[in-house]
Amino acid sequence: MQNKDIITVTSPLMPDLEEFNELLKDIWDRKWITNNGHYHQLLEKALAEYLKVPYVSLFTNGTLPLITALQALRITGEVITTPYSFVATTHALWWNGIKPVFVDIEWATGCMDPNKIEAAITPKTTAIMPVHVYGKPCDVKAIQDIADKYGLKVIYDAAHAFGVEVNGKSILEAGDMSTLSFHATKVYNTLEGGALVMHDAATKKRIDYLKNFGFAGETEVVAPGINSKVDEVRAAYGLLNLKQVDAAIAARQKVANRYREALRDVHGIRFFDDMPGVRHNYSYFPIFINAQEYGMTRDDLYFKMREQGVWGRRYFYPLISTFSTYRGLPSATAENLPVATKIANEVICLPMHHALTNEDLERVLECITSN
Ligand code: T4K
Repeated sequence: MQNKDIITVTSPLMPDLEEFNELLKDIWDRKWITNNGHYHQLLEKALAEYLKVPYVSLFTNGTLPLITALQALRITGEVITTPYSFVATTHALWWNGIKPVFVDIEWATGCMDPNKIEAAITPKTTAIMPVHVYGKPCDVKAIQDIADKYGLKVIYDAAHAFGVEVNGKSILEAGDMSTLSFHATKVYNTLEGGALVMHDAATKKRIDYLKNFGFAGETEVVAPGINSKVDEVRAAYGLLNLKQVDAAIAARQKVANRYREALRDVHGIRFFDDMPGVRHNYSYFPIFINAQEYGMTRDDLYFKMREQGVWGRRYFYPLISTFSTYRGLPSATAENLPVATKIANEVICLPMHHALTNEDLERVLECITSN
């Protein structure tokens, strides 16, 4: 099978090359190519407006804002988190010397189950780090109530939740801080990239120091910061991509509608419906295979699809809690994480992006319905 016949799980949203060239010319003229340049400043402002949040700090990917948020909030000891995510979520704790404590997820959303949090709190717990997985909003009210009761911080890994709103308000307003990923595989990308979203100017200032080695001016270093500065080329690319992200989300919604229409009555296949009051971004379209009812295991379907050139992905299998770094933790057992274990064993994310054609969709659906 030729590469062009393969339908991949995603495909990057990219700006018009001529428009990008214009901006590149300008960057060449300016000769200011990184360190809070012109396009960097424009993009931070434009993103804050688009996302309906007061402050955004750009980062070079979606992992470093997680690491930096934990550092900025001086999180130590134990943090309650989800095993059902990309491994970067838990790695950010590891990089800060923090012990992850895994709690199970909800069957209905794949997000952290607030009912499981209190039992996992110990005197060493300092924060909760949930993930809006697939861009589905966590139960932020229930999580905040628990955080307030025990004096914990909340950092949301919102890598998938670009543009997601609940009742007209950005999901990024929840918690103490939220992080975004602008990786090529995301709804909105800056090639590689990411951001931290915070609620006040003082925090924004501190975060900007931390992503620039801790420099607060020419000669003063206030903390052992990291280098996570975004260059002008990526910022310019990001500005152009922002103009077309709404159209991309609308195209993704059509894909989701077609999948739902075709799969609703297929025995043994479950998927998530839209949630009331939520502006979804359709970043992923996971389906869950009940092998008994469907008559085929998830892996059999997954490899059958691959043979036919339909490259879905098993996001998020295996669970983070099963990787060698984490599996020795008391909270990492399958008995502690029954829902996450089941969902991870059933999931396939179907191809989902703005450029899928009707023909592509019918090819994907044919693999699943011809069982
Ligand atoms: N938190 C969460 C919840 C996350 O999901 C992630 C990242 C992070 C934090 C960390 O954010 P970053 O530091 O990555 O910004 C991908 C991404 O690398 C990763 O960003 C993402 N989550 C994760 C869920 O998926 P892979 O290894 O599965 O991607 P890859 O290279 O296999 O690409 C998948 C498909 O996409 C390819 O088959 C074709 C298409 N593709 C990919 C790339 C890179 C393209 O068409 N063009 C491209 O340039 O990890």
